[in-house]
Amino acid sequence: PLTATINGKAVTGRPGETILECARRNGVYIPTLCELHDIDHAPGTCRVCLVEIKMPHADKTHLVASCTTPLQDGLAVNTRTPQLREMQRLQVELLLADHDQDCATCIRHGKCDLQDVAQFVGLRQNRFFDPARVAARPIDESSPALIRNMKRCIRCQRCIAICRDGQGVDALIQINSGLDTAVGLRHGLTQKNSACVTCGQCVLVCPTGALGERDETDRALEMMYDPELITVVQFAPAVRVGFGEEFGLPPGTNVEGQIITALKQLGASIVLDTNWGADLVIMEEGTELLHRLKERKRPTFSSCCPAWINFVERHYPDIMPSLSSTKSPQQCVGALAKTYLPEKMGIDPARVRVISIMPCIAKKDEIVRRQLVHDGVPEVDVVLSTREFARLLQRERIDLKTLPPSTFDNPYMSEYSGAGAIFGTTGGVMEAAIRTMYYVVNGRELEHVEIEQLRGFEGVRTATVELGGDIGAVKIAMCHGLKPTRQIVEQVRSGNSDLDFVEIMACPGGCVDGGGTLRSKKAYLPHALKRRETLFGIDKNRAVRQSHRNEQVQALYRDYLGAPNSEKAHHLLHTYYTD
Ligand code: HC0
Ligand code: SF4
Repeated sequence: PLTATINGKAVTGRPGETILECARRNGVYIPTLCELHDIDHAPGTCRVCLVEIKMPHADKTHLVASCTTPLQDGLAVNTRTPQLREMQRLQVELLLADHDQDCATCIRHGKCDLQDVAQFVGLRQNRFFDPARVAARPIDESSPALIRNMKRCIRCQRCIAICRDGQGVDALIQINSGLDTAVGLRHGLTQKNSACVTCGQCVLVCPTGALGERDETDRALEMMYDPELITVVQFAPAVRVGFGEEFGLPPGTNVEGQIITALKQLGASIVLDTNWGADLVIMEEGTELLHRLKERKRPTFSSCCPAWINFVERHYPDIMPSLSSTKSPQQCVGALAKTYLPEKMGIDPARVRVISIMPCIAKKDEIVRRQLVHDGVPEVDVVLSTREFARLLQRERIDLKTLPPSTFDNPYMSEYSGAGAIFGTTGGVMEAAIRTMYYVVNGRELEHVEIEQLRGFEGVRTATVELGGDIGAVKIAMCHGLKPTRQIVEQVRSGNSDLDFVEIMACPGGCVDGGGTLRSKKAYLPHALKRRETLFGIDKNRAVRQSHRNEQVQALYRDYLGAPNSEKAHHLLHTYYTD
């Protein structure tokens, strides 16, 4: 084995390991900005991971980038010398030369890797700062969901890598050269009209505030402050298991009850659960699917993930007829919060504003789709990503950790089954749908509701499930991440697929790791499995685990919609797609 020293301490290297990897494994900190191990990205462009090395018999030392230099036998590595620190400091100073210096207004203030590294190297002045160069760098604000601010870009190229290699969308490229190097969209397009589907994965890996969601915390607060308005707030299945970290709780902690308390403190008039909408979607989508199976139309693709819908409309418009027409849970809740709920509660629908808290930024695109805005009134008024929700609580000085939990108290649209809860992780929609379709076909419940067969974590999973009755066996697939999705879509288009139903989630892991979730420094999707486990735990502990047994959903059909896929249900809960 390879032996070397780091800061005088003997270490053993693994074959092919870089100096950076070995240092990390041995608990030695080396600052990095462009490198991101989880996505296998080490372009060596930021130059802050410099270390000093000395070969066995050499008398001179060299400075090298530790992320791209392999560890060699007998190497003496030093990460702590005054000269080294000075070089790193100079590097950070150069990175800041054309970088927006207004940290206080930055969306990533306090959570920025560049700020951390500037502190580490002890930067106290910035000799090269050139406001004219900053002014020349563009901001793309064309998208309702994602803002790309080149005044804060450090050219690490993580966003390009994740979009191309991780998601297979390949919307982003490096443009210009030298001092003008920047990230742009292919063909000189804007974020809004480019190939981008606003999955938000690039935001999760950006080390600075160059990429971020459009911040709408102000709009949400204005609504909640206004005594004339009735603010209805819903939050997504995955939000409750991906939010506690912000307040120092262990990843995956279920903070549903504290979120309800926080929303009440913020001034929300009514708190609803998107999980309830998920149960409702199963009724609509499951019924639709059974019809389509009887008509031998296949496959049907799930339609609740808005980045997936963007992907179809932009990249594969020919498969639009295969998308389920059922709206997403967020939109079903929005539509009913402005119709059914006011009727039940005796309130004026014109005063209702719907705010959703989502682990997603494509949901911001979804609410402005023209199909989902009626006479100028959107079904959902504002979407806040989980990150914005954290910002909102910070702005209002609410510390979630200290709040007592509350329970949902709305008698119409907040109860949920275990099936609704698991929507937030890959395979959850499928499992929920199978539980209900089995019941519809056979008139009795599936014996084992936890369908282990569907619970893997590979990018594409296929299975055959016996539904019995006049339907028989159905072939299903579940995909998460857009790269595997492309695979399935290509297969379907080539006619080589016998799939009946396909669930797609654009983000790897599903919503638990959506592009609107809290960003982790130095890691990509570190908490997916813990969050998923908690969702499965919520399901396990629910008295009701099937969507069709949700009594508030049953009441909606009894009192308002009639049956699933009725004319009224179609009018309120179904949509169409266009490119
Ligand atoms: Fe999801 Fe959803 S499950 S997309 O992943 O279907 O964002 O959590 O809210 O709408 O329910 C996100 C999560 C949702 C919707 C639901 C679906
Ligand atoms: Fe690519 Fe997704 Fe970022 Fe758009 S949001 S640029 S599709 S990674």
